[in-house]
Amino acid sequence: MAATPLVQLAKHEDSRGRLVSVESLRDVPFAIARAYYILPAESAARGFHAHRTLEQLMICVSGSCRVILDDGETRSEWLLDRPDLGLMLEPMVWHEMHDLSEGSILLVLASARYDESDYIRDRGEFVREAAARAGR
Ligand code: T46
Repeated sequence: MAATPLVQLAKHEDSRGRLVSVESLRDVPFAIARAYYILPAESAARGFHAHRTLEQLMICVSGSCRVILDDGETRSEWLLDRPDLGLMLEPMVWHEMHDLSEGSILLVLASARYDESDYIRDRGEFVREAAARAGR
């Protein structure tokens, strides 16, 4: 996992409000192929999977959310509570989203189109694949 998965995004603030921008291959290290957003049911945890190749940036554009990242060896926890803060979700990192506040919105920018075969949704399978890739 990178030293910090957090990405500070450019924000432009004036009397009319705030505008936050994200540029492909500049603010994120991949070409953006897809965007989706999640309007979670309050306190319902989501995620619980890893991607084999997909790179993503997650932004909590409204509200807050606690995200757990786990590469099979190291587990870390991150709070997303600002619309100008992104969290990189790298390939082969198990991720879980918890404590989604009421009315929160998660925007995710992804490096590829939706492909269910890129998901590892079984925790045991993830641990085995991560260990094999790391030569453990
Ligand atoms: C991720 C985390 C952060 C589609 O049909 N197209 C899409 O682009 C996406 C993202 C999902 N779906 C379908 C697949 C499922 O039937 O939407 C349904 C819900 O997806 P899922 O249960 O994977 O939702 P989350 O919130 O657990 O995970 C999502 C993304 O799927 C995943 O890639 O990294 O957000």
